[in-house]
Amino acid sequence: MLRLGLIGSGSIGRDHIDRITNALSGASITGLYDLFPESAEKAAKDFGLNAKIYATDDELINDPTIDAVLVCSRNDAHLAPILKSIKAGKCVFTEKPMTTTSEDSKKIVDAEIASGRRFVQVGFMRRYDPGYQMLKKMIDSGDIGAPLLGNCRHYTARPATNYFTTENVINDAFIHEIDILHYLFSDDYKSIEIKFARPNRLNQAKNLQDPQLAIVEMKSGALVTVELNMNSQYGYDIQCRVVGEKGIVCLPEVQSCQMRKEGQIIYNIHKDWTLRFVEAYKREMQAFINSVLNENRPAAPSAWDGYVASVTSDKALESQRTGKKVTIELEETPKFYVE
Ligand code: ISE
Repeated sequence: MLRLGLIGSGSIGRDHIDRITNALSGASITGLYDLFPESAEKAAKDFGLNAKIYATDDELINDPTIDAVLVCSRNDAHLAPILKSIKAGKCVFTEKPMTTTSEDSKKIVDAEIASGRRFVQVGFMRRYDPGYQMLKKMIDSGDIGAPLLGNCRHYTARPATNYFTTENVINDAFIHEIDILHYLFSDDYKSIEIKFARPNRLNQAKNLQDPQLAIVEMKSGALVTVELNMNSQYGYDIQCRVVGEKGIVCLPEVQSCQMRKEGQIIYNIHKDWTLRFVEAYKREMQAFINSVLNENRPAAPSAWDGYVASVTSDKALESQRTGKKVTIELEETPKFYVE
């Protein structure tokens, strides 16, 4: 049984506690740390955990009874506990984004390489989604020829909070598209440009310009547009369509029964994001648990994937600020990260 210490017992942290405790096998949460101890205490109580509440993340990470660490704190608070876990020689699963700047993500890559082995798994859970896996398989099979164009839709019904900002869209939402596109196209990025569309008058978040359109250029020349709409009103809608030389493949729709009634054919989609990728969240965490238990290393995606996403999101933020297309330059993947 893998003894996990979780840092950050807010919303996604609680979701992970729930699935590890009630749906997955091979691990239990035996330690919790949150900046607000009452949050950790509440989580322990709500999920009936037999877990120690730590006063600092250092104590949790360095406790010999903790085998591996989960980092689920705020996006900008991931760096320190990840570096400390590497130093302590413990595998660490971190929520996305790995960090909020490429400079910080590079520190993680450098620390891992210096340590001589891999410790970090990044929570880009879409790679474990059965729909995205089918899409990846079809693209890789060559059935549609080389991928030329893509179009993605990342719509949430409403922004996460009323203080959600234009910049938050990049590291909170778009970061998933950044990771999955480089994975699906097996390609690196050449440039990125972010444009702002006519503002949605229903948007309640004052510091959010919405919707945005990302134009992503791959090294191969393939072009992808990503619609980032945080105010769809109607629900959480994730779409991906890839156009190849001989055909098109699309991410399957969410499974849902059709209802025929009063002159309409209706089927439901999710209202918010927490349920859409439940299966993917389960699979990524089970993969982490199994890999650490059996091989003492994390599963994919790696710290390098986290770094690639950070380099790209930095440039997306630059494009938001300058209104220009920004070139992306990335070092060769170090041998350390080539499987
Ligand atoms: C949220 O934080 C997530 O990670 C979801 O996957 C994403 O689709 C949503 O836009 C984010 O707010």
